[in-house]
Amino acid sequence: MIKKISHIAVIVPDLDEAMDFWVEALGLELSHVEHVEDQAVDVAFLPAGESDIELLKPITEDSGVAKFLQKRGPGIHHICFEVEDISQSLARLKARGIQLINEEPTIGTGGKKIAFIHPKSTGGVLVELYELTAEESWYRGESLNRLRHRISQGRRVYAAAFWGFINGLYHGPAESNGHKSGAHVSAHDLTADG
Ligand code: CMX
Repeated sequence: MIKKISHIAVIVPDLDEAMDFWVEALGLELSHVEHVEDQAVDVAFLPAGESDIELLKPITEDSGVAKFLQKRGPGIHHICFEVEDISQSLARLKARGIQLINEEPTIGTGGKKIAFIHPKSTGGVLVELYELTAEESWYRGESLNRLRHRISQGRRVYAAAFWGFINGLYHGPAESNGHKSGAHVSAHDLTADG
């Protein structure tokens, strides 16, 4: 059922500022950035082995992520597991009386199927499940086009979004493995002028 931990999500008020710790100081690489309209967030992906740190920045005042930031401040928001078959996983959890936020999968970053489990049923931890879909690379390119029109966080995040788009063009869905594809943008690349 569970394939791996996909990501640990951390809410930040500003993606570019967050890079000072996660990329410059800690040494993770920023692979790409997505604007996820449905979830009202901009998301930066920082691979760490088989999993990612996912930085979430709310883009509206009234989403769950925005409310969390207002109420609790920046910090860990949820843990996400990649599953083989999300519909089957949800059905199994529902049958055990677990409170689901999404009874049916919805679309998250990269066109993945995602669903959240309510923290009330998990001992206070927001848990997300996701199933990878073939449309992920295409969806990432589309997300970037939308992001280009509205992003204002700064040159490092913009550079990651740009390289994510280029990687998507060169590598396509067949070579895509989750949201990691092609060369990653290194901290050095990100700090280079231009
Ligand atoms: N961790 C633990 N508890 C949380 C929580 C979190 N991240 N977010 C909210 N809660 C708690 C609240 O404090 C509240 O507790 P009390 O009732 O004790 O006060 C309770 O859960 C209900 O929270 P709410 O904000 O009032 O409202 P909802 O029940 O409508 O929704 C939630 C809760 C968690 C589904 C929503 O706020 C949320 O965060 N959805 C997920 C959005 C998201 O992460 N999108 C990014 C997706 C990117 C990706 O694909 O990874």
